[in-house]
Amino acid sequence: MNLPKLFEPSLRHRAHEIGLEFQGREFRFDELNRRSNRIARRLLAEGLVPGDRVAVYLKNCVELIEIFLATVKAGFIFTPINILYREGEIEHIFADADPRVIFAHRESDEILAPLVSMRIARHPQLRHWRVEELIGNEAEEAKEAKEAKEIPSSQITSDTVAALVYTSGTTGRPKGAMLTHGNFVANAESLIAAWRMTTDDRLLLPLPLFHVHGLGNGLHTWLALGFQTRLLERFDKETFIEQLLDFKPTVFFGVPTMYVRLLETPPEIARRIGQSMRLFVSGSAPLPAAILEQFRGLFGHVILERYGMSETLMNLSNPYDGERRPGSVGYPLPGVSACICDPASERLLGDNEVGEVLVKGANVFSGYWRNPDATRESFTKEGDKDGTKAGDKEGGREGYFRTGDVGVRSSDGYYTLQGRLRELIISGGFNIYPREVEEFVMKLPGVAAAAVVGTADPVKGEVPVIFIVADPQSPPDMAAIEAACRKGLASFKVPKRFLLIDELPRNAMGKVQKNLLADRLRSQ
Ligand code: MCA
Repeated sequence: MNLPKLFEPSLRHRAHEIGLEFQGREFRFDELNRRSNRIARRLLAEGLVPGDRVAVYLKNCVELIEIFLATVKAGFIFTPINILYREGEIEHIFADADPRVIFAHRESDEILAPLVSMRIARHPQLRHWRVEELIGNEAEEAKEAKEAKEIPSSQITSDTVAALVYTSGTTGRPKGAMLTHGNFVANAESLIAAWRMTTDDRLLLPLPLFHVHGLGNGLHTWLALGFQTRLLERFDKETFIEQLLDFKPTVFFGVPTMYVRLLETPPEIARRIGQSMRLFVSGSAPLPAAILEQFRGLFGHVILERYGMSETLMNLSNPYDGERRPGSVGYPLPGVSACICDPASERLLGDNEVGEVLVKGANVFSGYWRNPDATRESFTKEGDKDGTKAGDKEGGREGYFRTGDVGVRSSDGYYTLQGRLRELIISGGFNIYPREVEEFVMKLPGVAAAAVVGTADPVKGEVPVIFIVADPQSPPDMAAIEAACRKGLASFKVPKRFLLIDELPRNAMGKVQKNLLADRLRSQ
């Protein structure tokens, strides 16, 4: 099974139906199909071969969907880059993923053109295509459509890599998670089954398509079933309620920050929205139980919380029927097996014992791009014959994926996440690895040491705060440091506060005791 086959019910069998709305325009499935074939042919004519990376640096738009379809149809690897990323972050992905083509809007030339021209000097095959240039004239399109042959996708198996999704690591540099066609197909199929999605649904989609939440959950379930979707360029808190009233979706996938924003909805309007809605799902960050309760009071719906990761797509979900337990992420989704184990010994733990959450299934990625060491470390070793270790060889995979999340399973099977083994801040559903920000700031003049910690925020969940130790020889200009962060880091990674500190608290091993820094922030 592969993605083109998964999408056949829409792209072929519902070809003449309008499947998508974007910025007031409607798109039929055959239009998307034809235009994506055109892009695929252009990529093939450019000499791309299966396995080549096609990068996109795009905010949500129809072209992003068409490029995605073109890429997976022809067996290339879709490589989305977060539109909030700045030069250094993009440059790293260029160097690591080594894309053959980068698609972007003209308005991104300012940031991309210098990076591309630098790279082209050593990699002359790289192409920078502006999506504005993809729009051909109608006569050309009609001629092509007549001659159009389907793009050969028969070689694409479930093990073919479909996307390279960059996810930050504790090492400070994002790693490319290789997600296969089989991973995405398994994810879409299990969500459709678990959340009772049908062709009668209507999806309002404001999530960015450069992350697997928007891509795997939103785009793929839509293309698999062919229901009506309205895509938004982004979540705009000023106009989102109008969008809900106007489009009357039955399904909504959001991050907790979006639900916090929705609590500002006037009660009468919230009730109306709730009446036409079937299912609100939340993920990408923990949903506070208080938000779930307030939302229930206002909209008359219990938000269904689920848990996923870029490396595994969706793992666990509260049930559609049955108790949606506040604070819990529910049970393993169909086809996913989960367990809790001791992170040091990998010994399986029982109910109510706290340990690392491990998962296994057709949803789990095939490894990190060109990084076998990181791949090896992220899976448990092969299991012991007596079955006391979590790993096993069933299903032909090397053990279970180590999520790095700490959790517990209740005696009735519900999983609850309690923290993380690795440092990670989640702000508005975007992941921030403190080390990446620290390394960036440490390179700036006047900084002797830096430590980033997360602090609670009522809307974003958490926000980053940085403690800086000044270089005694040349103390830092804090305003310049902040400006450098704004220029060089994605906006969600920029610390919300820049604090000078005489020295960082360290333990006997010299490791920074971030818990003490976090305590200090709480007590202020
Ligand atoms: C946020 N900003 C954006 C976008 N989102 N800019 C362009 N396109 C976007 N899509 C920038 C704004 O320019 C602004 O930058 C800052 O973020 C805050 O925006 P604001 O209007 O104040 O929005 P908000 O009401 O605070 O809400 C932020 C948000 C955003 C819309 C909730 O955080 C968001 O879209 N989050 C979704 C992230 C997501 O999809 N995560 C999935 C990861 P400035 O500060 O410079 O003005 S995948 C994952 O985690 C796993 C797999 C999982 O389980 O899902």
